Amino acid sequence: MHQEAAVNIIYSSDHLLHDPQFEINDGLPVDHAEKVERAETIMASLKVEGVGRKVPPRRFPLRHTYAIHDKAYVDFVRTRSDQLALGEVLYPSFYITDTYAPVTSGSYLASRSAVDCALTGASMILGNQRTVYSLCRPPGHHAAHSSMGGYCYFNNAAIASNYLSAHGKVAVLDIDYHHGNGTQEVFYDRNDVLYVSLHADPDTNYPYISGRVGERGSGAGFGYTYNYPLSKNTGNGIYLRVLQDALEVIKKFSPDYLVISAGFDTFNLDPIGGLRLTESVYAQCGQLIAGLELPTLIIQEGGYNLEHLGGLVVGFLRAFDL
Ligand code: Q9C
Ligand code: ZN
Repeated sequence: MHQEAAVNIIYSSDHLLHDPQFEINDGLPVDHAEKVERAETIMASLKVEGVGRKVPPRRFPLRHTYAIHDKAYVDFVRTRSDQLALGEVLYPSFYITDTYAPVTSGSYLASRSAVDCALTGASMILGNQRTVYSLCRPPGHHAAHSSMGGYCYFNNAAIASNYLSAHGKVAVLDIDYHHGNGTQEVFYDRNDVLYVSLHADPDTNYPYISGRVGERGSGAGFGYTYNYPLSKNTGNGIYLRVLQDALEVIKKFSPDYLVISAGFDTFNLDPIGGLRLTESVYAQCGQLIAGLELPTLIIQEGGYNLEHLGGLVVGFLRAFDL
């Protein structure tokens, strides 16, 4: 069947409803890096550079979300968000793994729309679009079966991957600076969804609890999780070599679909992450990944340098924009 070449960009302004002003670090309120400006600057750069075409998400039933998250957890996010007044912030004492996922009045609606962006992207992939970019905000890869954490409420990439998995084998490649503990967890015992992640060494970086080489999956899923922890000193050369190793693992799995958890917080000037990667590496990563020639759904995760974020995303997506 004919396949469209141009990148579709799935975006909803609903993300603006989620706008916490601070997070808690070591018991003290600090600036919340996961800002509304992130998605807006990405959209502005894509527009200026003429990359892709913008498509609104459509509404999907919650059963796709319940397939990954505990229904009681999803209901909890909804009811707590709904109970808050504009500007009010809640740090729940359960269904949470850390102090980096404040709930605001718009958190549920924004998170649900982010899921819709991911699912709309997945459905377009099933409709033979070659590459789709879902500009999800809030991000998702730290959200697990029944917990929020690390700026994430619902796991956009996991929900989309699970949706695609009804139609074939799915490989998830997570290139966010932080290990995607939520995504790893939900697919840990499955052999139809491969999880491969490059991230900063969890011995010294968030999320601390997971992302080590010895985590390989369990039961039927043993051998379907691969972690590549990296030292903070990692520069473009080493990063690209490790990425090539990861891509070999993906090739051997021979997936029908590829889902990228695309974080840009590996950039050297990122305010909360940062390996020694420079701007040009993202185009090179995009080219290597595009070389797999797989239907590819790109899900936005982290990336917090507001000045450079748009340019990094443009460089990455251009590699797919044939
Ligand atoms: N002192 C994403 O990139 N900050 N989430 C940890 C530790 C939380 C990152 C600070 C980082 C969450 C999607
Ligand atoms: Zn991150």
